[in-house]
Amino acid sequence: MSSTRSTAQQHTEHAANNLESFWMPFSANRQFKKKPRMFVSAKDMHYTTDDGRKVLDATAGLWCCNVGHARPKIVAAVQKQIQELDYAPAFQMGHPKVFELASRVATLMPGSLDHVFFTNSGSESVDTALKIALAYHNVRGQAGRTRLIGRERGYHGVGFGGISVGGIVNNRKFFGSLLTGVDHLPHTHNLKENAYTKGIPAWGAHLADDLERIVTLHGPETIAAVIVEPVAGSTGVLLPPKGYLERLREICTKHGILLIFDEVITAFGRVGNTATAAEFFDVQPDIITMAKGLTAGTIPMGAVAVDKKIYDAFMQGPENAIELFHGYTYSGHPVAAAAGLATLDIYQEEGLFERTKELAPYWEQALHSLKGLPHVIDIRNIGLIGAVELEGIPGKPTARVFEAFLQCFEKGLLIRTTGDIIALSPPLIISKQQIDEIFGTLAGVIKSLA
Ligand code: PXG
Repeated sequence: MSSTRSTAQQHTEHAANNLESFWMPFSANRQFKKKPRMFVSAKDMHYTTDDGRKVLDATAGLWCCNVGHARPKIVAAVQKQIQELDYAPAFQMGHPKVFELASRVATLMPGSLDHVFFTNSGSESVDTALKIALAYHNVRGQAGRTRLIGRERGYHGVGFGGISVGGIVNNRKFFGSLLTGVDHLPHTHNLKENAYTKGIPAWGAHLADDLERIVTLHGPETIAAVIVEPVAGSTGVLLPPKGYLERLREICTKHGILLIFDEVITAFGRVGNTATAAEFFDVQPDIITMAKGLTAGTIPMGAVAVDKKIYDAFMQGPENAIELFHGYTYSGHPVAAAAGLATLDIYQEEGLFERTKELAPYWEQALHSLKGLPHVIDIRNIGLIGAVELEGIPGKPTARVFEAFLQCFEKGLLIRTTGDIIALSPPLIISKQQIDEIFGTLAGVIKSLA
């Protein structure tokens, strides 16, 4: 054997250092690969970069790491689970933890949302919820209810169902004809009426009445479900006007339409005091979609909670018949279930949902202190969510805010940007001092922008 390295070894070394093969999701691949930004570890409120810098996480990863990073309880639960039972078939077989997790999630859901279907992501949760809504009407003899109603600027993940009901143009326009029979409500964002509102804006409940127009246009007997994010996150933090969600609920109930709240971002304490935004706003949907905070981003997992009446409608016919022809190889994966149970323990032990409520006024005040800085045209907040909207550079949308993102990263702060909006959603364990640090850094960066 010669001392020169084998071809296989050389290939492996080349592969390890080559950034080319990985096609990054929702990223400017060529720009990134010229000047990569890499995280190599994380602990509690901080990431560490490959050049050893600490970066304060003001976005909980991508809205998911609600309990902070690398929490020993979750790490231990995952390690133990993968050793004990790495995988169990999801169809026609079970394992104890998935039943326990479903029961625990059900207790956190409002009203009679007491059955839980597991998925692996928010996108899968949305597609699952839409399919359950269609099938629910079908099994009840109302197969004509096939239309789905979403909302402009809505984000419901990237499955074909999700992009069809979603309302973000770039996520739709490249991908063909999408689902048919989909309509959209108007979005609720209005700078003229609501700029710089702290919390829920007063203006805009009437925008829900557009649902009546759509119902009249198509006939209620053709409509299966309405899906909205109670607080829209991805599109730049758009809050529901006072009375808006209540109005949607009323109209759906009146016409026998299911109301789906997409709580992939809002569930698990993000808006405060309660597990869900539904409970926070005291509006009862028929279905809630979740992901992210369910396992605090540690192991991929999503879930769909459905009202008892929906589950019961499927539990008809012979007992040996499969009731819903839907599911994933990894639905309720044991390792994800273990991570989910440990995450729910942390929420409970540390009172993190209540903590959001306690910190929200401090967060609001610190965030709104950015009012008056150059380029800032709106500031919005609820719970531990914040958004700062900047005036875009004419002809160069997103450029100014991306510069802010890069500068913050250099200064040890991770923010998220969408359009010309900065979105913030820190882990719920954040301290007041760290809140001050976020807005101190951000103020400095915004002042320096061209
Ligand atoms: N619904 C909602 C409301 C979401 O916010 C999804 C569905 C899809 O989840 P998955 O797990 O399939 O990605 C989401 C995801 C951002 C950002 O920075 C937001 C999301 C994902 C990535 C980035 O705003 N939301």
